[in-house]
Amino acid sequence: MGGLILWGLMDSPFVRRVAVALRHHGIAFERRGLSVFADFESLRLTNPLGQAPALTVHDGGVLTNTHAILDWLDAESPETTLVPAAHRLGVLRVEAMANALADKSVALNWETIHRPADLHWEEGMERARIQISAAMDWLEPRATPGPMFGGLTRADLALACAARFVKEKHPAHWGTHPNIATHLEACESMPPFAAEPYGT
Ligand SMILES: N[C@@H](CCC(=O)N[C@@H](CS)C(=O)NCC(=O)O)C(=O)O
Repeated sequence: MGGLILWGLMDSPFVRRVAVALRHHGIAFERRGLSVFADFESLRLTNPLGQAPALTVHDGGVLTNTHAILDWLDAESPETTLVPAAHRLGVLRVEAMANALADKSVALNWETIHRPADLHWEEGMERARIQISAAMDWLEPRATPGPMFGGLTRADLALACAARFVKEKHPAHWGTHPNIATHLEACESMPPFAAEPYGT
């Protein structure tokens, strides 16, 4: 039985969420920082999609997709669940919206940075900007100056990791959401986040 290997870079809101969850559960892992762009073919040797995150598990097989990975980790460590039964609907609701914030922020990055300028699709970029703003506005009144449901949950992981990505990559969407900013600061001061900072 091998150890767990997390594939991907920590500037990804998805990879970081999994890394923070692993730390929270106290599960040992090694991270291999392959880029979905620069290391596409190498990453495809592990995940045929060339996407991150991917998690090599104990039997040597690979689990892809953030939700699938987080579900599996939670089932492996029920005593440190990040989806407490008493708050399940609330946690999933916030997590889904924060996940969409991450999705659209990554999509906008793809459009503005990776797509050649002469192929830019203004309508598509505007649509993503509207969706980012809508998600931020929905999340703002729900963000608290600490974990949103008592202890740390998947809602906090999703919001803080998406918020950090927005702050770094789309600062125009940042300034007007003080509750999200406070929540981010509080989460990033907690040990599982501090051990897995945003970066490479
Ligand atoms: N739905 C996927 C999305 C993950 C995702 O978009 N990851 C980005 C990196 S931040 C990626 O792999 N991009 C390259 C691609 O989609 O081809 C998940 O939740 O795991």
